[in-house]
Amino acid sequence: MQATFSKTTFMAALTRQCAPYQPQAMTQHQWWQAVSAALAEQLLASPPTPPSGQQRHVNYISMEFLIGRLTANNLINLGWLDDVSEVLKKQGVNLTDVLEQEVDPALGNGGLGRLAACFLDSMATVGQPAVGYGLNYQYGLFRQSFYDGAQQEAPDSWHRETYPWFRRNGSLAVSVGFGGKLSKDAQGREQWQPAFSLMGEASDLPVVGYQNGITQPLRLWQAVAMQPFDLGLFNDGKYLEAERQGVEAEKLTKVLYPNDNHQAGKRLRLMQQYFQCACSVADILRRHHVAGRKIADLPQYEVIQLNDTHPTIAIPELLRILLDEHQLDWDAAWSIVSRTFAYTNHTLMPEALECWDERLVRSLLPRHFSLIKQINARFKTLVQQRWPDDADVWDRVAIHHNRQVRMANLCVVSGFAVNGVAALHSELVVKDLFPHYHQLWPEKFHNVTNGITPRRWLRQCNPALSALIDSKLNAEWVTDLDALKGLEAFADDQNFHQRYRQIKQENKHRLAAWVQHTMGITLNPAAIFDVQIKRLHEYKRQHLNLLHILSLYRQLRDNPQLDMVPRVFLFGAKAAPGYYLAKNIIYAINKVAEKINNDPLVGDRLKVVFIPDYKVSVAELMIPAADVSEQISTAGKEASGTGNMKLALNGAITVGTLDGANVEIAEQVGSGHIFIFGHTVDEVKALLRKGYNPLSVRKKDKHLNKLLTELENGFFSDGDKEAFRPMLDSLLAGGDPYLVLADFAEYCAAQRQVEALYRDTQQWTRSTILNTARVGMFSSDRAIRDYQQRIWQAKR
Ligand code: 26Q
Repeated sequence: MQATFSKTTFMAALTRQCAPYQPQAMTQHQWWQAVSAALAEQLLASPPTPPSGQQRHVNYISMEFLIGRLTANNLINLGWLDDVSEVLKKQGVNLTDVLEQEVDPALGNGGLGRLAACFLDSMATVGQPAVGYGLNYQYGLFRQSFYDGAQQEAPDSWHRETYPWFRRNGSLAVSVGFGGKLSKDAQGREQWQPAFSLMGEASDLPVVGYQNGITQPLRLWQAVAMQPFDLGLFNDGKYLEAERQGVEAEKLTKVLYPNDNHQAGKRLRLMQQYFQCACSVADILRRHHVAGRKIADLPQYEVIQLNDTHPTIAIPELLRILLDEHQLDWDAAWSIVSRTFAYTNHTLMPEALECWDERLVRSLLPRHFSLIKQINARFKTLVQQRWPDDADVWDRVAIHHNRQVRMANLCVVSGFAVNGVAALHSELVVKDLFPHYHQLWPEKFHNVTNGITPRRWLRQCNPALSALIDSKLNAEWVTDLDALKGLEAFADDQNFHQRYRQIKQENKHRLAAWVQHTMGITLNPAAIFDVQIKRLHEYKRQHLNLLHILSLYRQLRDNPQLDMVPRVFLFGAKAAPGYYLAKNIIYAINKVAEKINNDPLVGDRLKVVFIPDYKVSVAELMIPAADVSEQISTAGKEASGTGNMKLALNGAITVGTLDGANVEIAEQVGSGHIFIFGHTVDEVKALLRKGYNPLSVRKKDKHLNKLLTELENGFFSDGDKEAFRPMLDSLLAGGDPYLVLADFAEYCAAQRQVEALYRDTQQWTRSTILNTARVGMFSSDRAIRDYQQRIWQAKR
């Protein structure tokens, strides 16, 4: 089944790609470009996947696909890594160095975008026919650097114009209208005349299944100006109108919005969302039509999975096409729509739930706004029957209310399935977010716990550990991660312990060498590598980690002879550019790092390193080197987390709260092999209800008080007492909404247990092995099979 590697054809393609250069004078980057283009060419030439039998086809629509570097990944999935490496070696070229040349396509912010990428890999691998639909941003997530400890942002040009894996397909172009007005036709049906139109052009990236011959597309849309080739359109003023309204087409897909778990409410963002949905829905209907199928049968063949509410506008878009272009009546159109869409929720936080101002929706998409009002009115009849004259219920479940359009509500009312992304989160989705919807339609609600692809997050990023596992297990763990259970048999095997430890040590050396090279900081590989890598957000509590670091530093100064296991604290995180508090937390960590790293009293017992520009390729370096995984969000706030899974799989021990998927990780690895601390969801709720005062925590805890005072009095900021004001205000006068101080003491206690376990090399190694062995269920292959069984293929 696997596409076979032909050395001759590859060599021929490579020679063609190298033709513009003199091989001896080629830079590493030119080699990367040539090798990737040659591979892409060969992939195109291999026969397409035969269409599958009974399965519904999945259309995964997401505003973000954080795919990371593709060349190495595709080589592994194609099974060509060794062959290509050999061919290049003969030319005196080192493949590993060449692969390092690829700029990460950073077309996503964090967890949600990376999840979409893992799911594409798994759908291709398990044979779920699918297309990923997204936007082809010219600039991905900003590049981060630090100036005197403060985050600086720069545009991330990833050179999409010359990215070798793209295949542009001009025949798929779609025209998308915006603005304009409504009128009535002779039959009294509403008609939309957009003010102007833009063109969507498709570029496909290949998603390669793991050694199974399957390749399916990630289709990314790029906005270009409507060429005034069509004189009719030109004369209608549609082309000129766009210019007049200041919408240069290129602006639309210029840049990814850098927000994470926060809605900005910007007009351009809504335009991006609609543009992406209109192109994708048109493409789905085109494929359906080309296959010779009836429009009424759409839900039998196609499912549209919405990655959070960002692509919600696809719902009224499909309805509009069915009503206005196919001339179906409402009931027929609604029946199709309401059996086609499924929605994944990724957050409970109110500030992240998308609500759009009705004026914005009406002016940009008048027809869609009208349809949303009709959906709302019909739904109101149902609510009125179930809860007669209950204004409070309507207040919560209405789609259009108080001059706002609530996208999550539109998804729940219009879709056939809603799922959360971890067991705890899905329970809270039902209990706290959508209780009334759940009463109306209990069967709509599901849990599908997130997962990660073992190809990238073990096979690719940790080749040494992969080889060790290969040597011990007969099973194909790469496509059957539960097979890692077989490693439990080696949990007390001394030879295995030694190899496993040695590999972790090599990975720590590799990271240390990179940090030395890129930042000029020397790390002690004998230290515990304590890692927190994720977006910067108050709820993720990087500042709780900081307080623990301050505590260790204080203890060292109080007792310079202190017998402590050396630790290296590693952070990787970007803050949204407009999120000042998050940027202040980065600044605080960097200033504390500067002080500690330069204090001779500390030596190499303590190091704090904030790695700039954290991204997928940096994650691939950090995760295999981690001893400790920080998963310390306020309980109830982190929907799932996926970094927690990657780190546990690579043998890091988790320090975490009972939040998101940590709950299930704890169940899997067992209580001796994870350190759980802090308020539970119910305890958080109870504390906030009772009235929580961080100042009284400070008063009672003398040690904590000292740490806060040093932050306040300028000790870490060259005497500047205002330096950390935003962070301190939020923790103290601001009421500490994320309970950082409330969890501080237990967090430190958990960290002492970590240290005690680390001192016992035998037990520590055993625990790390058991982490790897027991987290097989967090494979995204399992997650995809759950989606198939519970949502996509369920009998209905
Ligand atoms: C919304 C409107 C306007 C602009 C930006 C946004 C926006 C963009 C990205 C809102 C949210 C996001 C990203 C959210 C996210 O990454 N959520 C994470 O999803 C993961 C996958 O399910 C979970 O594991 C994490 O717990 C969750 O935080």
